Amino acid sequence: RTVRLLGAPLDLGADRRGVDIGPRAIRYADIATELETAGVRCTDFGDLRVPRLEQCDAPATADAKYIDEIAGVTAELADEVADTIADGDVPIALGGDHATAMGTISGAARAADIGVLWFDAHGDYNTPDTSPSGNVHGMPLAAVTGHGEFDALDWTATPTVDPSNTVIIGARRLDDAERLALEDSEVTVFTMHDIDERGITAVVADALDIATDGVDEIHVSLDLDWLDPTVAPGVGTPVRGGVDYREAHAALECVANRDRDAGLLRSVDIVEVNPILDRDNRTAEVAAELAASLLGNRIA
Ligand code: DIR
Ligand code: MN
Ligand code: MN
Ligand code: MN
Repeated sequence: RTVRLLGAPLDLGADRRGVDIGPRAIRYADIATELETAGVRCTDFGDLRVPRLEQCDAPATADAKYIDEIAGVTAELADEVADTIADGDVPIALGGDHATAMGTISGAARAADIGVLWFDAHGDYNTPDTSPSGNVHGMPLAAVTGHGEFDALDWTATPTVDPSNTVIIGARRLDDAERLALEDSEVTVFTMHDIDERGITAVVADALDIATDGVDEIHVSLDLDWLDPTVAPGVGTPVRGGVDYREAHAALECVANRDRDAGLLRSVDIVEVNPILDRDNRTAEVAAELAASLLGNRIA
């Protein structure tokens, strides 16, 4: 199997600067070698062109800042993701902030029904109407599941993924309106409390059952703030109480095991690595190692 890295140095979806350096940091952390150790071939498309914040006009709307620019970048990413899949390869989008996932998922869902595993401290289920920040990286899961109004994103007129095949894992900070909207939705939310009570492997096994119910393939979206900040300090919105290093690997190994049996994994994104806030590129290194676990790396 061959993986194609798609760099998406998008930082218009979040307030903290620096996630635009994420793709480069993850490459320097040797993701290609990590993946080859896992037994997959790795090719690299390079980086998509992303407008720099300094070149953009002031945001047209405070409800969803830079949504037009983000729409342009994610539409291009969607095309690259769809092309990669059509070529028989597995796209891994390297973010960039989590708005990146709107491109990856909308591209991956063009020719198949897919489920989504969303590993994140946050729900990313805000809409322009509910978002307290106006930051689009807090909205991608709403956009792809057809929740809320996203006028700038024409593809959101029809839902891209079925919320009943969508699972958030590791949530520990939801905004109030976001929490209520999730309760009203068919999205499944496994919080850190669920992981504490039941263990990471049981939770991920359930998540896989839900995500794959009636669909053939899944998208895995990995926000590095899913991990505890002691393990992954280089993120813009750290939240204490996340999964530790071993839980993170165990989770992705569960996905890989199911993938080995059933050929599930369609597309991936690895997002929110912020090298400016990191220590010695530690978060990018964790990201590269986790990518290898997801693609089937095993100790024995
Ligand atoms: C927050 C932050 N819920 C927002 N979201 C983040 O701005 O909507 N997601 N950081 O990863
Ligand atoms: Mn996120
Ligand atoms: Mn997050
Ligand atoms: Mn629910």
